[in-house]
Amino acid sequence: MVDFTLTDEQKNLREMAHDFAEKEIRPVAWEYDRDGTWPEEIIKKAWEVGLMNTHIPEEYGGPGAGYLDGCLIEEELSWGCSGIQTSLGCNGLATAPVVIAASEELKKEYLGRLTEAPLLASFCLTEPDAGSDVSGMKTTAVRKGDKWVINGSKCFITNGGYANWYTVYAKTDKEAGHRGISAFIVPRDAGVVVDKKEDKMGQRASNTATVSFNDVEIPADHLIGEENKGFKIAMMTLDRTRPGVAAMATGIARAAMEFAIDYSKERVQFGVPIAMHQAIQFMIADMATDVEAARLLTWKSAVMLDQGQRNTLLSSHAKRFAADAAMKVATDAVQVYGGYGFIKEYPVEKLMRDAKIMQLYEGTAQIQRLVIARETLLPRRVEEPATAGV
Ligand code: COS
Repeated sequence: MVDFTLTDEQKNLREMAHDFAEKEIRPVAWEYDRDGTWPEEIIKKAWEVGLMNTHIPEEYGGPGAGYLDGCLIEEELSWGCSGIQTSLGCNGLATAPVVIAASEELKKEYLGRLTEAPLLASFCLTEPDAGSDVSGMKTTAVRKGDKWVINGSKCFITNGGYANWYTVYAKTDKEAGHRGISAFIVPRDAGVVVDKKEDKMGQRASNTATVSFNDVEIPADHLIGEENKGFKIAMMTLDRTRPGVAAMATGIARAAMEFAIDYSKERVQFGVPIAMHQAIQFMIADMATDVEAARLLTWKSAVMLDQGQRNTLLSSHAKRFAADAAMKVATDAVQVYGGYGFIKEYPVEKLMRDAKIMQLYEGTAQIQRLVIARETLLPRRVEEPATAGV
């Protein structure tokens, strides 16, 4: 039986996240966007009320909430401001590899840090010359006695300037392509250098930085999982986090649709509110369908994870569709506002800029299509459990 009814607990969680978005995020979102303000206070409050680190298992101090639970929160907070939600949610990306494959000691120490204090962690995969092509990375980790020595540079790192520790991918065998990549935990105080904060088109309240490792030494036991298994750990991580990005995109689309609906009822042209014109009604109708469909795909991709199934295909379906939907709905919301939509004083201009990153980060829309094509043409992986391979 397929049942889309949320439990009372899930409804409460969603309501709590919505209240938080409405009271703490929305009132400052446009100002923070304009000034590129780091949302430190909001992070502290979200941490205190339990809206961060929801995925960390109970044995390491987290609530151990499910993936669907996480998506409910992510949609609401992103409805408030997706830039601020990117800052709040990034720990989920950094900790997924740790939850998937790290030793008990590493889990206790590093997941524990995030549940004991409002600290942040970052996920360092992308490099200037290795974005979609993960295997092209140049960062290296060389074993020297009881240490790993890391050298290289990672870019577009969310929360990079503020993280307490980093999940870092590096080549441990340069000749072995994707089979020569390993994942590590690198504490900031091991000597991580934050080089550059990006000045972005959208999500301007989130911090995006370049971080460098110049002969950074970490203990040998800071390897996550087995040596040379980092690529698979990264892919399994993205399977788990893309539903959350899809939920965020759904939140942006919903916010844009709501603004467009409200405005279309107020704005009078040709003697009637523009909502009375079929041209506007059809745009609103398509927005409503897109939001609904994006949410359904998101929920399905998350529920598969909660059931322990491999969700690679659904995760890419959800991320691809919801991101494209957010971009389209936000663009059409600007259209509904007409010339006013192009002006910063009105809310939808920000949403259109914010939506764009949804088609870029955690795998571009084209990478999602590539995954979908592979999984559809070669459906061999679909029956595998979510934990296969590591
Ligand atoms: N789960 C587990 N294993 C996976 C997997 C998944 N979702 N996807 C791929 N793998 C495994 C494959 O089974 C294969 O295993 P073997 O070594 O046993 O053969 C291995 O990983 C390599 O897979 P593949 O051949 O598909 O790798 P490609 O180099 O062709 O890369 C893409 C695949 C392009 C999909 C991948 O590099 C990718 O997702 N790129 C985008 C990265 C991204 O999202 N970056 C954003 C920044 S992170 S915020």
